[in-house]
Amino acid sequence: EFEDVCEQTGVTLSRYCIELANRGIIDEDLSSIFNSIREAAKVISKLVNTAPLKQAELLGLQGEINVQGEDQKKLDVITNDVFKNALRYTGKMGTLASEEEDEPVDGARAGESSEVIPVLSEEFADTGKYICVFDPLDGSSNVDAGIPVGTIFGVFQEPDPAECELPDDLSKGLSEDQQRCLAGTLQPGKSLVAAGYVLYSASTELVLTFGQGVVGFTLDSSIGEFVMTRPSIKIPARGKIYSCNQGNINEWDQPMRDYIEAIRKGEGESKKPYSLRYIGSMVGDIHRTLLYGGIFAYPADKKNQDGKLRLLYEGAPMSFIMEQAGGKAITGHSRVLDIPPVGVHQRVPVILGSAEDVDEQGPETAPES
Ligand code: AHM
Ligand code: MG
Repeated sequence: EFEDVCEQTGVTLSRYCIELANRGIIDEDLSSIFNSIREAAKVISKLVNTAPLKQAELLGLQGEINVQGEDQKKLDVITNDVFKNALRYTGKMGTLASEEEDEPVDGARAGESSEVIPVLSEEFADTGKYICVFDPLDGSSNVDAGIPVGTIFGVFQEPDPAECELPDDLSKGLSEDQQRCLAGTLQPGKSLVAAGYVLYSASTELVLTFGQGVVGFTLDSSIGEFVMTRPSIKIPARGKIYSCNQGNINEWDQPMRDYIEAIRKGEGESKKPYSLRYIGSMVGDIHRTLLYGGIFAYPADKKNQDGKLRLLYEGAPMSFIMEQAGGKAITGHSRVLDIPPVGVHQRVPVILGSAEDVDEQGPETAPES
């Protein structure tokens, strides 16, 4: 049955997940979470694609400031709801944490309010054993100009409540359920069981890992399916492109400045001059780095000691993907995946990409076995 379909379509993401579930690599719950992510990605792709046609309705300021203190665009709000609701209907989510929400929300009731809801509904009680962290529309400041944007997500398993206690300063003022949601969410990247991103660009690309390598799919809009286009993504060991906001160079520490100056001039280890490519949309910049090799960095700077990007739903999922593709991901001092988060919206400096390039930039950071 599958073979007949695949002859016409190629291997779809649905079939891929069914096969992984059949082989016991993922369980049914994770498979159904990916069904929802897939459907949400299709809807968000359509929304991003048609946004200029609906300018008055979708683009521009919604008049709300999000939890990060930025103006929240309408599309941010809509895509957050799309992603959150798609996951909620699986009934498999314990907790959801998003760039657009100030606190992690109970997965069973997440669609009903942006507040943490203290009571689990009977219908969904005890079914959720996964936690999803996500940025529904990263780089959304690019959207008005039709420049690529993306969705980033990571999935953790819900920990045994007995094993995760919040420190007093974090649990202050939170109800028991809020504490449970937060404690479950604050896991280091090395505990991720799955991560991925969706790039909305000339084509819509979905790249994911279940911790067994990295696989890429492309949306075939004629059949409404993501079709496998890259069965095993491996980042080249060294590249010749660097990607960072070089406008901040005077704010970086000296080793970072020296490194970028050296590779730019062809005075780095490879003795070849590197090209600069920077979209300013993390998903696009990471996707290119993954496929062509090289280095992507949003380092710490004088103003932002922890860089700009968020650990839980940007740094950690992308670092997991990078390592799974044979690359590396560091903060400049340590491995990104080892950092235990102390806040949902915590920032982290990131330097990630080809193993030799990352090693040249920073200290050797072998993944813990
Ligand atoms: P956002 O989550 O507010 O969209 O910001 C994240 C984006 C990333 O996609 C990108 O890597 C970075 O911000 C670019 O920042 P800058 O404009 O400072 O170079
Ligand atoms: Mg973001």
